[in-house]
Amino acid sequence: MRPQDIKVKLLLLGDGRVGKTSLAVRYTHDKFTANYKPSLGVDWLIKRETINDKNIKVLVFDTAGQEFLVGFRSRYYTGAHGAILVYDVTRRETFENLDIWLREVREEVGEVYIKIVGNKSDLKELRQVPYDEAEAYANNEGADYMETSALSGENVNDLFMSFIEYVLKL
Ligand code: G3D
Ligand code: MG
Repeated sequence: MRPQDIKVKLLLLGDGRVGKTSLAVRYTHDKFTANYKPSLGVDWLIKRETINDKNIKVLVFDTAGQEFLVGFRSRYYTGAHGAILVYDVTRRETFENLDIWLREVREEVGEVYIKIVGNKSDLKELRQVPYDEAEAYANNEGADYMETSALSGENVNDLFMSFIEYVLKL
């Protein structure tokens, strides 16, 4: 870590197979890898950005979705600036479970910038959650809403950039 680096620490949370690892890999390596090894507990992915002559080191904390890892994960939550709560727009139950993830963030992480993300926006025919419903849910919880596709890359950079901008303004 270079001393001039500004650290941006982000948590990726949500049910299994919603695309957390795919989003992290798309952002940090700009690629989509089917069959990328699933994270077992914790995985840090790092990306460096230079914005306005500032060196930014983005640390993306990719978690596995299993409930039993909750206690294990919480030790890694310290110092996080933001949480990305991901669900899969083609699987409604992953949207319903956002309540659980929001509770975990509020209890274990505390006050951080939260963004709710509907991933797999490329699978238009299979959508089970309307955009407006998800946006209303997020806004009601005081969170921003965004839809992404780790497959096509749509909105992925904008998602992470919004957290960098948030931290730079702190
Ligand atoms: P997770 O880390 O949340 O558990 P993964 O989820 O990133 O492992 O992704 C789970 C599956 O969804 C993978 O399928 C992956 O390729 C797919 N996936 C992730 N993001 C997208 C997306 O934006 N669009 C589409 N169409 N698929 C996506 P496989 O079958 O490769 O295991
Ligand atoms: Mg994963």
